[in-house]
Amino acid sequence: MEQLKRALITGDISGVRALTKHALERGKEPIEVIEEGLLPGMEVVGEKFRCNEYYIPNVLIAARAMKGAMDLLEPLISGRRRAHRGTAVIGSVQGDIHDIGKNLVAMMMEGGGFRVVDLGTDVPPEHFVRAARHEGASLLMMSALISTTMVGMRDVVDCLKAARLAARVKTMVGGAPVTAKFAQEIGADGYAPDAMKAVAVARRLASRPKKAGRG
Ligand code: B1M
Repeated sequence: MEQLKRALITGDISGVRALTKHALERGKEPIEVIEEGLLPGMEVVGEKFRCNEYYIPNVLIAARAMKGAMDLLEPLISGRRRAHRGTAVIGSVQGDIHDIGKNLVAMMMEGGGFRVVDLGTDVPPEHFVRAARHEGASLLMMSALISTTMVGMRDVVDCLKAARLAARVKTMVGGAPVTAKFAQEIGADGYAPDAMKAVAVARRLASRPKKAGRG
């Protein structure tokens, strides 16, 4: 896992893919590869970026290497169970093009038995709401990585209320700068700090009827 982490930090895509395959062949669970190798590596990349040791191209190269590994892991995680827990619409909020965490959440949700409709990145509030309506979603999931884009989550919650969908579609938020307190302030129904917990929260929300008087 240490080698995998180092390969990710240096953006060595073929090394990252080879080490991911090797770990799987040796019996590592896909989620362990993510949590013990890839995420700690990305953490270091973020730290180097913050300290001006890395610039955008370095971060992009690391992100590409991460995607190379995720492409291998994705079928193993999302293909494990059949969808039966309902539909979740997910996207990164308007102005935000970070998608690694969002993709991870989507992957885990599929593995957790949800049908997932991924709207991608930089998603305007009305797109979220339109998709939730058309797809018959019971969950609307927003991801944000920047403190200036996360404020847009409130617009999505408000837009859903204005469309009179808030009674049947529950909202969930997450991403590095997002907190439970913020989720509560904007009137979101749920918050999770990581992809594993996101599935647990989504299951809880999907199994509980929405409180009266929330739009
Ligand atoms: Co940017 N970036 N970036 N970036 N980037 C951060 C987020 C930053 C913290 C770096 C730093 O300064 N240390 C900083 C934000 C500062 C802030 O606002 N607080 C930052 C910045 C400033 C920027 C730009 C503005 C830089 C610039 O242009 N000057 C720019 C913004 C572009 C835009 O969005 N408009 C930018 C661009 C980029 C790249 C394109 C180069 C690239 C993104 C590539 C991609 O996503 N395809 C990138 C990257 C890779 C990062 C860092 C290094 C890594 C993010 C990541 O993928 N982490 C990041 C620093 C860091 O986080 N350490 C940084 C791994 C990922 C698995 O974690 O996304 O947090 P994360 O997801 C977690 C949880 O948050 C949670 O589950 C996941 C794990 O289990 N989660 C949810 C996520 N969504 C959830 C939803 C849920 C529940 C849980 O429910 C719905």
